[in-house]
Amino acid sequence: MEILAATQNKHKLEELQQILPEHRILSPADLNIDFDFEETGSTFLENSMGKAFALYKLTGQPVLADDSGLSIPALHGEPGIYSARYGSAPGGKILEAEDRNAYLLKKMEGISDRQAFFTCCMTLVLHTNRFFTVQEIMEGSITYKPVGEHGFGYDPLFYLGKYGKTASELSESEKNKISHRGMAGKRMAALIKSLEEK
Ligand code: ITT
Repeated sequence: MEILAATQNKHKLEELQQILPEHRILSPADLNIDFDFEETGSTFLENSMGKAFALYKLTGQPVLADDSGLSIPALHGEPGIYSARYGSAPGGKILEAEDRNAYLLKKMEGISDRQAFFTCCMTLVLHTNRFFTVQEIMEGSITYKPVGEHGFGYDPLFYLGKYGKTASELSESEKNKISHRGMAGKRMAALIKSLEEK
């Protein structure tokens, strides 16, 4: 199926294409659409649905949205739904990932409970009244410094005890096998398959 991804994040787009290899994932830019959605929801679910329907209304073709983020219980769930703009002044320039990671490490200074999890809420809209949502997580902990070269965003700070590595030290395919996005995508792929079999 040809699916339009409601994202401006090219790293996400690359991961989505790898996670859903049997589908052709297009970006809004591929259709010359300048897609910019203001996330005003208070949950990953609201923002995921908001992004998906905003792009569906513009195009009328199958749309997949991913709203994701890192939550840290010791920081009362921060950065959570604000993950992309964490540490940035309201309405100001969004920090680069490296600076955002430095900001987060500063916030974590003196905190020994380093548990964290990533969430990915994925929404597929096929029609105004026909849509599917899946939400998955990946659990880990926050390192004391960035480690690794792969991935994006908070990956260099996200340690996976089971692998003895950060998400940024995993290859793309290793990360996609276990990540919040990989798991949500796997469920979505199974769902699309079951719809196509009908
Ligand atoms: P779109 O809304 O255009 O899709 P975005 O980057 O603004 O792009 P989100 O609002 O969903 O997307 O914010 C997700 C942020 O959470 C992302 O920018 C990263 O900082 C972080 N994040 C999500 N998934 C991640 C992952 O797999 N690895 C590292 N950081 C991740």
